[in-house]
Amino acid sequence: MSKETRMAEEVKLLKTWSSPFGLRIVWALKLKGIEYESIDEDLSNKSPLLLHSNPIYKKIPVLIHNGKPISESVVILEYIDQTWTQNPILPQHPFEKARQRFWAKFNDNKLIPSVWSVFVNEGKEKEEALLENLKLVEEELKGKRFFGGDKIGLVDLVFGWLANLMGVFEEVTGLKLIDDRFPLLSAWILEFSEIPIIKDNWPSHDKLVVKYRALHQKFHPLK
Ligand SMILES: N[C@@H](CCC(=O)N[C@@H](CS)C(=O)NCC(=O)O)C(=O)O
Repeated sequence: MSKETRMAEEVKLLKTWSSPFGLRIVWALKLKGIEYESIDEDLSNKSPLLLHSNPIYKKIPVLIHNGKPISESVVILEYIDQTWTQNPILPQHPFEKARQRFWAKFNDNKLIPSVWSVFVNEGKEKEEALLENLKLVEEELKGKRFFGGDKIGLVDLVFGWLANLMGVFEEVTGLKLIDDRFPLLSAWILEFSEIPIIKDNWPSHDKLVVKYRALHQKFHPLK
């Protein structure tokens, strides 16, 4: 894409300050060096722009590129990678690409719901299910520095919430989940968290603790 075309581009991101789905898009845009306007939504009073841009799900994040809205965070990540090809986050090979998509789906369809289930319900059975999922993630890291290989890729951005939110979750629930049972995942969290575009762009730990503590109390009023 020529420089002139890029200068005429308009990129807007609808997100919230705390959403892990929005954060993965922020990281991808920063990684690619794309300038954009960030618009924080109040999900209890969704803006006409959000309702118009994502009429089916009415969820953030939404990327609006030159007036065209794209929703669903993994779809947005792929769109970003294909539109701005510098610093690729997906591999070229179809098999490797399919694997990245597989793990992104695993994160959204299995891992996040299992963490949420422990947060909301607690109980040994739910905790075991979550630990099983974490074991699978640990396996996937064998022989690799990042989920994307030597460099961070789409799956690192998708799993990035583990580095950012898992500590908050542990602090609020009092459950220690990522410990020496998961040495590769623990090392990945440390390394991922040290990458400047990652650590310079995530929400404050203390602010997240306040938000999730209030939410936890809603689900467990007697604690
Ligand atoms: N599958 C969606 C999930 C996004 C999502 O759950 N967004 C939440 C905020 S974290 C949202 O907008 N919720 C508003 C609602 O459900 O009304 C994605 O990957 O973009």
